[in-house]
Amino acid sequence: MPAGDQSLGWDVTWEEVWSTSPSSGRASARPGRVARIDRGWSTVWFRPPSPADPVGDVIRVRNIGADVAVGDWVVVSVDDERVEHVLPRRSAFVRRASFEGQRAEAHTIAANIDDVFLVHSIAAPPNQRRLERELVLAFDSGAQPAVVLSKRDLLDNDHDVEIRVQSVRDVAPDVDVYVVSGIRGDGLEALRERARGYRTIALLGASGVGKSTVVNALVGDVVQRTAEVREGDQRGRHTTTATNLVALPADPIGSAGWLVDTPGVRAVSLWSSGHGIERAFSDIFDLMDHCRFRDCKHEEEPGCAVRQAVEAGDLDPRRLESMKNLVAEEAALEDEQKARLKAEDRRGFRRRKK
Ligand SMILES: Nc1nc2c(ncn2[C@@H]2O[C@H](COP(=O)(O)OP(=O)(O)OP(=O)(O)O)[C@@H](O)[C@H]2O)c(=O)[nH]1
Ligand SMILES: [Mg+2]
Ligand SMILES: [Zn+2]
Repeated sequence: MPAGDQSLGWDVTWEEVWSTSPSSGRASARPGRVARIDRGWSTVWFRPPSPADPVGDVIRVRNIGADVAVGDWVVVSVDDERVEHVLPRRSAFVRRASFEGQRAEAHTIAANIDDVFLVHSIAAPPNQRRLERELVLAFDSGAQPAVVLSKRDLLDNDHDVEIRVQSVRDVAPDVDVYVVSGIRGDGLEALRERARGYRTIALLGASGVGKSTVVNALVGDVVQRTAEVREGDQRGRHTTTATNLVALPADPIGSAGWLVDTPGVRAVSLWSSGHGIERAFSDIFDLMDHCRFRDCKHEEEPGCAVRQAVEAGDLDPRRLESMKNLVAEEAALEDEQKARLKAEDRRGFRRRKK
């Protein structure tokens, strides 16, 4: 019998991870999935609610000191009091927690996700710079990014839709773009398809873009609260305040899946330094392969394929600038992380000497 509930996304790969986990030796230990976190408390599902079993098998436990995020597979202590162990993550969307002037801390928004939907409202021209940054984080997460342009019903001109989709494609060359309306129902089936097979999809984006409205529309019920955006600037009111794992029920066509609705974030800062930048800017990296000099900075060097593309009008100079800024931000973060590790090492060394 598998250790975890398959309808929560447990699969053969998890079974392998589990078999090597220190907790699997304990007879009463069983993995559950974190569905929600509220100030030090985790809601852990062992079996999700279903029409036949409206409560499911769920407990709330303390997670003080444990690095847990919604979507994690965890083992709970024997007394059902706290999170004892978090299984190694398959993927995680992590950003730098934004505390002005303080040292860098990681904030994991969601773990063990298969897809990341970056949601933007099509009612306004897309913010390409924000999207580029989100794509870097999404690629770094290990999940598959896609862009969802919401509120299709607010545009009655197909031409405007095309222009905005193109503007997204210009900065997201390798990802799927979906145009939807949570209110009218356009385009939702394509999103549902991606969740089938008990996959987990996280929705991320600014407050008010309609993430919770899409979640409700897919579920076919009001499971998440939504609220009007502000009149003047169309900004949201931060209606969703906690990240939530939401069940997407099976339908006659196929199996169910999971959505992660998240609170809108104002800005996303980079955290990890994987291959996110290379993947989000694959078009520029392809060009770089053709620069004459290996260490080309793409500034004044002769034979620079990147500058040539800018001059030919094939590459938006703002996109190049944006990539350079992200590379610099990542380098600064790496320095900060290295300095911190060094400081911790030194402290550890002193302690050991005593
Ligand atoms: N016309 C139209 N309005 C929409 C659509 N989707 C969402 N809205 C409206 O936009 C407002 C914000 O929607 P929410 O779903 O609460 O937005 P959110 O992204 O979840 O916002 P936060 O929880 O604050 O991050 C609500 O008034 C929704 O009714 C849509 O497809 N069309
Ligand atoms: Mg919301
Ligand atoms: Zn160059």
